[in-house]
Amino acid sequence: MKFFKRRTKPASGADAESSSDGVNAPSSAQPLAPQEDGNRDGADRVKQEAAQDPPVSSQPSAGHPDEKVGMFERLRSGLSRSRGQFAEGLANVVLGKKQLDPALLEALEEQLIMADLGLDTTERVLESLRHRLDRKDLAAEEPVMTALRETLVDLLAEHQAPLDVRLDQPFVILVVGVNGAGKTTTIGKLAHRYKQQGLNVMLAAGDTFRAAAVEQLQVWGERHDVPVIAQHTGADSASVLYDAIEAATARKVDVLIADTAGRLQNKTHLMDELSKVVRVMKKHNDAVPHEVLLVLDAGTGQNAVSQAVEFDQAVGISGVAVTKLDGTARGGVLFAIADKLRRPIRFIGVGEQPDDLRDFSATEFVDALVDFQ
Ligand SMILES: Nc1nc2c(ncn2[C@@H]2O[C@H](COP(=O)(O)OP(=O)(O)OP(=O)(O)O)[C@@H](O)[C@H]2O)c(=O)[nH]1
Ligand SMILES: [Mg+2]
Repeated sequence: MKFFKRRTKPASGADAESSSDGVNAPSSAQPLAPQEDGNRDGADRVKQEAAQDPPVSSQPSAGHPDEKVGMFERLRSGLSRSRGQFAEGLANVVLGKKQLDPALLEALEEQLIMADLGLDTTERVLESLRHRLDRKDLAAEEPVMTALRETLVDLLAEHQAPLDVRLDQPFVILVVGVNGAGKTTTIGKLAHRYKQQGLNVMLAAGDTFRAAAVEQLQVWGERHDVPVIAQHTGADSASVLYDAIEAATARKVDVLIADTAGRLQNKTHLMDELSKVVRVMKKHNDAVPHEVLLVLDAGTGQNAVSQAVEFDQAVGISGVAVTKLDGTARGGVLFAIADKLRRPIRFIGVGEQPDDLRDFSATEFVDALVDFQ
């Protein structure tokens, strides 16, 4: 049996920007035209993004027999850094072992913690693994590695639930998270996905705080031919989103995706502001937002877990997108997020191209990460 033999070249975009610019003070009201001066960073980013207009998907068309293999290979390649940390470390201690002796348990514990599962989730995995192996009779003895794979898949499978945007119209997705987590990029990718599915999509520029955030969303809107409801930087985010829901309802939009300003989870006043945004949206209609999608950057490791907990307390998270799994060796944090937050993981981001947002699948993720064959 072979484990961990194949290697792929490192994923592109490995040194993805992880902007840590805090929430800037709002500038005074300005027209929506791209700004010529001030806020160079943001404006440059918009230009850079426009210049890097990603090509249309090069994947085989839907239904092609090679499609599944091709998509899986892309996922594997996106996760190559995390796999380096996770699989190779595990292989060294577990490969070929058929019994969980105390020395193996200790080595395994160390590897799982190093792979960013965190202490609690590591303990949970080891506990389930012990149970699983105890249940096996000796004749059906299976290698520890196979049992570990099943344990990891089980842990994630509980939290695999794709987002069904056809449940209501307009289906409203509110996207939240800390600064630079990948919210706006994820929105762009979602716009692309739903457009491709033939849905009528609209975006709402609820990040009225960071300079150039509105323009960044507009670039995505133009790229995918999707209307963007926006006001000027410094406008009230809640009222932009309220207006957007009205517009989406009037225009019979299928999916409305709302951006929000990045905010640190420990800044109480910013979290309160987010709660207010949700309250105002609900004044339109109690069903909205149908989804509060928390975007977490996998590269932030265990901090992503505390972000998840705080955002959940403030606005009630209904789903998670874990981004930048291609640029980090800390992909194991996804297990901790799933285990601690106990909310569906909807999507994973494995690159900056529109097609690099995937529905989360527990089996695919574990297989791509750990390379069990
Ligand atoms: N490699 C990689 N980069 C990503 C991914 N998702 C987002 N990015 C990059 O991360 C950076 C920040 O993304 P944004 O979408 O602007 O993040 P944000 O959360 O909207 O940021 P703020 O609005 O400033 O809070 C950009 O350079 C994106 O291209 C991903 O899955 N993989
Ligand atoms: Mg943004």
